[in-house]
Amino acid sequence: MTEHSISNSEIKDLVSQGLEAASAAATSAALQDVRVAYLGKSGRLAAHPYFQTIKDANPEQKKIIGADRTAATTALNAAIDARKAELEVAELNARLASEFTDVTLPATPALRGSIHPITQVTEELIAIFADFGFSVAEGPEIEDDFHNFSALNIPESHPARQMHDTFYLKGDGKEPFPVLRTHTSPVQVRTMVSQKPPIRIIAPGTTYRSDSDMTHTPMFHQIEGLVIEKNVHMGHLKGLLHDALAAFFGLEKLPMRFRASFFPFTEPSAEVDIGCKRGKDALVIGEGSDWLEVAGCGMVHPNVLKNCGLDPTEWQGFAFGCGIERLAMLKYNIPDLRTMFAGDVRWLKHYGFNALDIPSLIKGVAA
Ligand code: 2U9
Repeated sequence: MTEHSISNSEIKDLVSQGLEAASAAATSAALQDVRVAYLGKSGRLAAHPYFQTIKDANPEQKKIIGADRTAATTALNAAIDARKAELEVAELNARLASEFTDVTLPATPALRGSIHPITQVTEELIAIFADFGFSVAEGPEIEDDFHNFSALNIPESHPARQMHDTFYLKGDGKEPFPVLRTHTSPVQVRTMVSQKPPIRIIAPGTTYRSDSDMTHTPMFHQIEGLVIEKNVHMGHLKGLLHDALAAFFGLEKLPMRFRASFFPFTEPSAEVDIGCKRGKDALVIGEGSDWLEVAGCGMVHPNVLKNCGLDPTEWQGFAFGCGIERLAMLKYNIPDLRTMFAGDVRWLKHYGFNALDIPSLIKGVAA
């Protein structure tokens, strides 16, 4: 196709002016103004009287006016697009230059990232329990039915097994299917199966349940603890949880109560409440006459000991578990659970912790 050369001199001038304006545009925004001014619905091209004459023109003239319009539009569009590409490269280069970070420089507050409250609280609890002689145990996030459920005395019919709570994976296509662990308890099962007691571990980690609303996220974090010895009892458990929670909240003494409960893996079982005062806009922990649930616990069920290869007439133990998000929200006044995983750096700036300020009992974890 041969290129049509514009027959009307006014349109030729208009196009030249447009080409000049495009190459003079110094920013994408200015270029967009040029595009609208020349090619917009009521821009200079559309509004030019020459193109208005098309209505009354004969077929031969119509063809020429139409071809002029196409040629003018094509020329202007091509010039504007080319300039746009140039400006985008220039603008990207300017941004890269202005946002350049020299990663070889020593960390300064402006360059340092911040620690997520979940990580902070996990580290605080590890420091507290380390002081009580606990070590950290870890395990896989993809678990099998034995470690996540049956070893823990969770029967086939238990509601926690239902599809709506558990994320099942395909695995090799045969039942029982692997799962995303619904709690960190399989870590304790693995420890009991592979290590000789006495055992004193905590298992912090990511857990998954198919649940999503104001107070639940499908991924969340737990910390669980397990002690297996010959002569441990609920009194030890209560004393340990009191001292650990008091240290966590930075209090000498903390009103705390056990409320009878049920879990398939512990017998007897209890829920742990701490004393608090619910004010109009603030919650004060350690004072007042209200109670707040923070953990669950109990003596390890004899069936669980057996399932893990331990003789329940020789060994006994206690276990506890709590949600890390909940503890973080209570300690650091974070009102909305779902903001924890929104990935908003402004939120992290507000609630995050200094990366170099590692929790320790010497400095205090209750800052
Ligand atoms: C083994 C034996 C026993 C761990 C326990 C709880 C009670 C408990 C919940 C608190 C809040 C989980 O995040 S949460 O919803 N946990 O109430 N967990 S006893 O018991 C075990 C674990 C492993 C082998």
